[in-house]
Amino acid sequence: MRRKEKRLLQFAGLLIAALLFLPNVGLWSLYRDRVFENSPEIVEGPGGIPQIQGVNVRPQKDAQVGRDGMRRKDWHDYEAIRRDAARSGNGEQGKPFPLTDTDRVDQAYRENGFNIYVSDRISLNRSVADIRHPNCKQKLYGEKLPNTSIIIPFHNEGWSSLLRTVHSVLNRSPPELIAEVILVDDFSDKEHLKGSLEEYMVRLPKVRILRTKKREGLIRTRLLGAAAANGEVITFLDSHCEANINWLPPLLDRIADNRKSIVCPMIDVIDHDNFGYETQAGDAMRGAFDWEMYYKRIPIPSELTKDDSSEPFESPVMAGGLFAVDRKWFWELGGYDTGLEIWGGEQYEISFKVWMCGGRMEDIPCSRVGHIYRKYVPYKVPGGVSLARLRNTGSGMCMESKHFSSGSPVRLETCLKGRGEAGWSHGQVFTFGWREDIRVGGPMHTKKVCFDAISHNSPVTLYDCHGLKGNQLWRYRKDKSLYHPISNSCIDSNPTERKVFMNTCDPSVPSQQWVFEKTNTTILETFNRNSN
Ligand code: LR7
Ligand code: MN
Repeated sequence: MRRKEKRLLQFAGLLIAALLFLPNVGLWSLYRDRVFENSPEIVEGPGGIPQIQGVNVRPQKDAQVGRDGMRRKDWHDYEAIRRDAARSGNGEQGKPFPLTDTDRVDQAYRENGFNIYVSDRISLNRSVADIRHPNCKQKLYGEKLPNTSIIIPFHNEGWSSLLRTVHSVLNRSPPELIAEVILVDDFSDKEHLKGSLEEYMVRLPKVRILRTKKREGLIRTRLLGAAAANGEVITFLDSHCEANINWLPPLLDRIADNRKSIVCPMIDVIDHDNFGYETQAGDAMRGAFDWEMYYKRIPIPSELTKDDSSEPFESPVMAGGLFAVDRKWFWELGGYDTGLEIWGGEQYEISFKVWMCGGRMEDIPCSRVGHIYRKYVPYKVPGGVSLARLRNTGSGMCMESKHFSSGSPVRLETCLKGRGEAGWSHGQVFTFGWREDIRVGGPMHTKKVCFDAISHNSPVTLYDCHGLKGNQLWRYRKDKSLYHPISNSCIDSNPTERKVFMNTCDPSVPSQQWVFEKTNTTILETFNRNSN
């Protein structure tokens, strides 16, 4: 009797343990199934190697001790790889979604700059193809790696694109390496990013939501996330990304090796029309910039290419959005300059600092993350230096640069209403560039043509912006004149002939007075800080 009872107890104990812990049986599987939709069966392939749909799934290898005494292990999650390989449906395996004409309408792109209709019809847990260098499958990384906070800033991001970013991170990272996921809302006004997002994230206990109190721009938004982070490492991602297989350990391993490392994954392209997932043209290249400070990628110089192109390589500047850094080192570097507005430039600041402070910046070929490159920027940029229209006080007419081409004169034309499409196509939108030139276009879409004048009585023409001041340096003065320091003269106008030309400054003449419509005057004042 007593033995029987003992057996029964043992059996009950085992059953409970199984319910609780065994994958695909117990409570754990219930939890996983909620997050990770399906769970297919393993079959035995040729040579007894377990396979799923023709893909080998090796058992996890044991940790090995390297020559340096470091214990390294295989961090692949073969269970997750197996589940991913078995998925089929819209966009699965990173395949393009078959677009119909109704999906292609402008409305689908308007809010996000990419096709949200397509995004909405692809699973939040979709699989992506493993396009890593084949050597990546064999690599081992430190058995003990630092954990990380994942920081994702967002401003009016689409629901499915934001959630897919979070799901892909949770699905494809070892749970013990994710301290938390911090979503930082940069003052979005979209309804779905408020209560619904909070409700949704209740089921993902690692996810926290922070919100800025006013629109800060991505740089200060990231800083807010970084200041709240607890992980040993902080990893920044854009709000429309998909992490690929085993993306995280290769990044953390380099930081474990040298804490003064900033490491970037290879950035893959998620097509903004059909969401197909593929490498960037040319794939492995290094970051650089031109004299306009435009970010570019250039081939890795031959003296730096390694025999094994799956190995990390150094990069002068990063793309900006996707990288991991030791949290304390990030603050030792001073974080980001908090004066950086909305978007852009921060990647240079952090890149220069890491190199100047004895750190290193690397791209890691075995870590891949997809990013949706937008068709256009959908969000508003508040303030800025957009001048919109330049209206003449005397005639009430506006500056116009209709053909935007280098060499053509600036003319006086009837002011168009608003600063939308019409203003654009007629060239009645101008920007005071940071090089103190006046450019055609709004600050996010400036054309590379600038106001140029060669003498104190020449016409004002458009010329390729050179950023060297000289004939393209302008000041806006309190008396509403547009002053040209090099010729010591001002922009004048003749409404009958519709001409815009240089003349001796006489601010009392209305034909020399210009009003910047829809522009914040304090911005103009800051712009001219050193001039008047
Ligand atoms: O006001 C804003 N507030 C925000 O929080 C504007 C944007 N954002 C968020 C936004 O939701 C997104 O998560 O900031 C992130 C970046 O904005 P995007 O996605 O509109 O810009 P992008 O993809 O063109 O951004 C690239 O360049 C930026 C400016 O320097 C940043 O560095 C981005 O992080 C960077 N993205 C990448 O590096 C991913 C690869 C593409 C490239 C290059
Ligand atoms: Mn982006």
